[in-house]
Amino acid sequence: MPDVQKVVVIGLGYIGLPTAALIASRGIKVVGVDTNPTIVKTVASGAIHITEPDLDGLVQKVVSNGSLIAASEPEPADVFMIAVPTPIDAMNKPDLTCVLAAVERMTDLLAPGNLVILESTCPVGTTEKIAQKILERRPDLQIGPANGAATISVAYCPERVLPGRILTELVNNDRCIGGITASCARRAQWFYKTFVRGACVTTTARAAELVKLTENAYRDTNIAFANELSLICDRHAINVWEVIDLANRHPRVNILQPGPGVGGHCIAVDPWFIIDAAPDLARVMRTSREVNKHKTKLVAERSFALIDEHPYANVACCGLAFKANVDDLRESPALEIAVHLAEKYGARIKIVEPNIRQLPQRLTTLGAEMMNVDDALRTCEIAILLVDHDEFKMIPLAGRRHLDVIDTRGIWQDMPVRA
Ligand code: SAJ
Repeated sequence: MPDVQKVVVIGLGYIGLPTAALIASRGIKVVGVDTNPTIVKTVASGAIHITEPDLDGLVQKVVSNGSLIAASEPEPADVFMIAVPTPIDAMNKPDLTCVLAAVERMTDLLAPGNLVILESTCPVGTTEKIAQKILERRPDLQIGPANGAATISVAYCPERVLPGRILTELVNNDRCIGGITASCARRAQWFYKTFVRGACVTTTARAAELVKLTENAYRDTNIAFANELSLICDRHAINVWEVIDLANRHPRVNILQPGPGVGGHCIAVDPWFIIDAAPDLARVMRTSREVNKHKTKLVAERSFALIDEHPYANVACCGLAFKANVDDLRESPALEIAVHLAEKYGARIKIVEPNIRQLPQRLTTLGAEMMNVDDALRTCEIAILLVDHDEFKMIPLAGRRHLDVIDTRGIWQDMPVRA
């Protein structure tokens, strides 16, 4: 197969930027494209706009040696990768606007021999749809295998990296690569092998799309099981974390951890892509979404009850991010609970979030104030622990003994458990 000299990555977010930097570090010229001028400017200066271990050094290196450049428009290349957001709308329906816009922007640039890869999480059938869109606009091209020279390849290869471990997992995780045809899959497999150490396994584009959705829906369901169990344990006055720990000692049981609900832009969103396409069949997945959503509401209600018992107390709201040790607030149950608390108690709510510099406008408007851990421990009588950040795990019992606590993550189990 021909050598890849140049790759265009459309979307410089949590996946696109690390992927672009990693490929560039393998000596391939990469053009990272984003519609947001601030992101383009930041990356062009060698800096990053997200928090991710080791990414800053890598981006700085590949930008300064010229292998990664940031741009607002794509340009001709050998490989085009699409890594743009695919959110759901208010009715929980997939919104493919960004994917379709990305395809639109690159289709005129395509040349025979090119490889187009979709990495964004998508409903089943999306890769076929974009392949069709490309061919409608470019009748001079065909999708391989074909004997003619004007052949391109189109494949789906979902990202499966965990925020906080992105660079390690990009290299080491196995990849599932689905082609529109078997030759498209082989072409994409060959490309991924240039920077992935894990196994690169090929299949159809439709199967690969469902594999991605299945991984996240499975995790959502497992967490829903843990969240449901936490409510059952509360009713029996049993410590849910102890129950899970003991049950997981069975060699074939692996229950995840309960919390204040499920956040992030993947696990809380992707199951809807399956449910939307098969609403009559996806009963467990829908219920899991509902259970996890409901847990957030319950934590807010329990917090109200505790705060109402102490009418003059200040409340430390510990954590806003969607999970431990990240700065990402997308779909965060902690943020949702903090907003409910601030709506009800205004300036009594002190937000402690070591991973961000500025409170979201919504919270400041409601009167909530940002505080560091030490000040919060000094001035608050109640703590609502929403995220298991390392900074909170490190607070010794002596530093929080005076607090009335709701610990949704089970990290302060040496205190009485409320949720
Ligand atoms: N959570 C729990 N209990 C747990 C584990 C997680 O309540 O035991 C919560 C977290 O607090 C968070 C949410 O679930 O709110 C999601 O966090 P996560 O760490 O499970 O997953 P993400 O969203 O950071 O990344 C997931 C990963 N998917 C799987 O593990 C199957 C990652 O590999 C995917 O690449 C990513 O989604 C994605 O982009 O799709």
